[in-house]
Amino acid sequence: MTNPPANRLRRRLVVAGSAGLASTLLGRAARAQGAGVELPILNGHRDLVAFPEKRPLIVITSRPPQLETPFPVFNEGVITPNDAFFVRYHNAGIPTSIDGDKHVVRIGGNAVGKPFELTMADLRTQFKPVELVAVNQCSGNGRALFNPRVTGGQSTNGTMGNARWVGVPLKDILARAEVKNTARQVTFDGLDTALMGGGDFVKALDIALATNGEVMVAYQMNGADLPFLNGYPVRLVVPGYYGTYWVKHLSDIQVIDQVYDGFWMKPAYRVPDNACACVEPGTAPAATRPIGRFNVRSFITSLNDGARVPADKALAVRGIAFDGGQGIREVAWSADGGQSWREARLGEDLGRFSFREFTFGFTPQAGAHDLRVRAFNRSGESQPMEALWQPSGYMRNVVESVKVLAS
Ligand SMILES: Nc1nc2c(c(=O)[nH]1)N[C@H]1C(S)=C(S)[C@@H](COP(=O)(O)O)O[C@H]1N2
Ligand SMILES: [Mo]
Repeated sequence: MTNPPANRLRRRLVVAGSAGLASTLLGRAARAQGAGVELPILNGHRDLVAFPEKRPLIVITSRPPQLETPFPVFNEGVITPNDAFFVRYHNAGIPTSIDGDKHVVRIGGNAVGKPFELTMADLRTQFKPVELVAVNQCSGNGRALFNPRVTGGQSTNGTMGNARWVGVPLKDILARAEVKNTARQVTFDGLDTALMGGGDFVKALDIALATNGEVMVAYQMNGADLPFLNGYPVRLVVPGYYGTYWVKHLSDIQVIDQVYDGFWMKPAYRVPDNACACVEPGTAPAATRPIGRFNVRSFITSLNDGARVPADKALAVRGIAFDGGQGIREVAWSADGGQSWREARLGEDLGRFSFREFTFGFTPQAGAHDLRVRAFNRSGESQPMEALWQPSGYMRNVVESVKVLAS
């Protein structure tokens, strides 16, 4: 599970030229070629640009790079390829050159007895590695589909991806730091910095979650080094939890005796503190809590909304479902807009944090068909038929509609 030495050389985000500008230049080059997509939203035109180590992806912003995966990629398989995996950053001060051999992760804070540092070699050789397939999903995945619209990165449903992560349980790392019983939270910081306000991107987890044995300090993604833009050389993986906690280019871990309330924990990344994490459209929540686990979602991947299909011919349909870590128990499908439902077949189980493939088939008669899929996890939680709303545009999980015309 260790990487060949060649992979551990200094990695650069840019091939040539002045670092910070290169992505913009690359963006311009691709735009000159006119590659783009129309997303099914108002103002939905987006450029498709190939950033370093990435195939052409949908550009949400170019500085910092925020890239959405084109939805057909999710039909290539349940693992999302590294070169198609979405990218999200908050601050423009992202690193552009990192020496993986010199990178260190510092472990400290006022609730450890023994602060220490780990190099990447230490991480690879001094701990027992673990492997886990897990979905990383942005809190705002599908935000651009909110009605009424909300501000923030305008992505449709492509800011999610499923990968096989290799790394070390955070629990094992913290065990060396002699964590005191005053510990309440663990904070995580990466190499990126805030250039224009907003504050350095620092996230926190409660100590119980941080030491649950699932939270991982990961250095491999789908059998390779992490792509630079996905957190090279090391990132946090918090299975079942929204991507906001999956801190990239991880450099500093602190165990502290209080609840951390820096900007990216409060006021950012909070949801209405009620059962649905929702409010009446256009209103503000009375109380909020930090965003937590994924809710249940499912998507048809083999057909676009608006697709034309042959009438009176068997149609095979495929898709993916996932949740916050219970695992998917059932996916139901409907071809009449949700009036009647049947059960889809589930594909291979890659673990309770992974995308789960499902398939079903039917023979459409000539005319319009409104296809829907609705997943249930092992605790019986499911998806709403009508979209829920909240002002930050997080946690969309409505039963999506894919309309096809058979002729
Ligand atoms: N260092 C750093 N890590 C970060 C972020 C960031 O801005 N800086 N954004 C987070 C958010 S909100 C998401 S959704 C995920 C996205 O992971 P990806 O870019 O690998 O797809 O990274 C998280 N980790
Ligand atoms: Mo995110």
